[in-house]
Amino acid sequence: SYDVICVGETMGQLSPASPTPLAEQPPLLPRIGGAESNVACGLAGLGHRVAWMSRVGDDPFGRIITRTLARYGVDVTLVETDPERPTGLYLKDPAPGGTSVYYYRQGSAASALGPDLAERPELRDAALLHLSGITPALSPDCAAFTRRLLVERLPGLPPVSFDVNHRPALWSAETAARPLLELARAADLVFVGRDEAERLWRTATADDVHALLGGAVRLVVKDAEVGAVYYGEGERVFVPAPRVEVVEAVGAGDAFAAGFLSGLLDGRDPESCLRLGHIMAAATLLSVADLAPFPPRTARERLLALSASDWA
Ligand code: KDG
Repeated sequence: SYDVICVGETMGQLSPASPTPLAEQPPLLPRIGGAESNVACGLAGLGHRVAWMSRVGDDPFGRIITRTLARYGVDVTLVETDPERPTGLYLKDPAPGGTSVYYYRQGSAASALGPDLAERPELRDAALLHLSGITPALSPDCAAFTRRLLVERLPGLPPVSFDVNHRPALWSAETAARPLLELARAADLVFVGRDEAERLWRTATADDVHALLGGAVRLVVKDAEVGAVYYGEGERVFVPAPRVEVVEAVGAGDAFAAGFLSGLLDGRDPESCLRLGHIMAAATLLSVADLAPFPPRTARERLLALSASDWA
């Protein structure tokens, strides 16, 4: 059995070894990128039993992906290899104003994740599923699959953690607003950026997002360098973000989710869960790779033990 099964597409990624714009023709490294598998790696690094469920092509990037995730300690036995469709690919183009991404993922192996996969018995053998709002944007099949896990919630499925993860390069805020709201409302735990929610749903504050989703859902609203707020049963907890010199932000949201979920699985209080989220995110913000080296246990425990005034 698993603590968490993370479900979603991971792509091959070509990105500069140092944060140099692609137009300057920097040497590129073959890496991997996928929001849900980033969460899986973070959770595995923090000592949890985690599987990644997805599909890859029968090609070099497909093999790089499964091999890399296995090396992080993620169970990849639920991964299917598609003999015909390729592994998706994306390019990361770092720039001082923020990184752009270019996707080559239409018709990818993972875009064929279909509603039938929601029947897999292994999915019922986890304490938690983690999904994101990227998957429903990939294809009608993927949208149906996400709905079965979240909205229709087939019998026996565990609680679902859902990171809204709106990707403007896949669908506009206008198109995504309604489906992502429906999925978020059906989830047990939701992660969303304050600015992301504003773009999608025109909410201004974290409290607005909480009101929009309905008070029952547990919710984390992240406000970049300001901090993150958690809404649980009758409680609201805010933890400011540590100050870091951002090198490259892609992957930080996933690292945050991994830290928070790890705290939750270990039965920590919301304040500690939010701190763990920030600690994991900070490590990723300081690295050009999506998956930064995770801070070691001793460093994490030291940061968790700080008084509130020493933390902020
Ligand atoms: O979540 C950070 C990146 O890994 C992610 O943006 C790549 O899964 C990805 C996507 O679809 O954008």
